[in-house]
Amino acid sequence: MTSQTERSLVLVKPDGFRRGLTGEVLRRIEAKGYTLAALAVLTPTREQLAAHYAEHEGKPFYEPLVEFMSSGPIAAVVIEGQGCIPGFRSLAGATNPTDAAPGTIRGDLSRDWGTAVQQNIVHGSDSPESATREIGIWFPNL
Ligand code: IDP
Ligand code: MG
Repeated sequence: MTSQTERSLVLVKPDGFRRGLTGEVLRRIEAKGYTLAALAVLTPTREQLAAHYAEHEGKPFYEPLVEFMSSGPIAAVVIEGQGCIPGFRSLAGATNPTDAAPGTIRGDLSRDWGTAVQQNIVHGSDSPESATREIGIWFPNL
């Protein structure tokens, strides 16, 4: 990896995968101009989720979040391109899909389903440090 290439960890969460939206998410990533560096379909273990969501441990939504994230297969994706960490966060939109702007993944494709956790289709790394840490959890051999 050169200093010009930035990588981010994207997850298509179980709601997005179940609804057949993986292709739509990948389409938006590629249409934006980012490239795919790694792609896997897997059902997350609690150990992977505890590592991935360590910053949220103890919050009211933590247990429902881990339960939801382990409820079925996800697509784990490493994307690449200058600025792709903030760039994908822009594509994803606000955390709460009710608030997420139209044109974003969450704004266009999700809503409040009345569940304890926001089922908001995607995860995207929020900083270079998070991206490095998260890529290591989902792609230890990358
Ligand atoms: P992000 O995914 O936009 O970075 P985070 O604050 O890192 O949002 O939260 C991680 C995930 O936990 C969210 O994507 C969402 O699924 C869930 N979540 C966050 N805050 C809440 C909340 O207040 N209620 C329910 N679920 C939440
Ligand atoms: Mg986050």
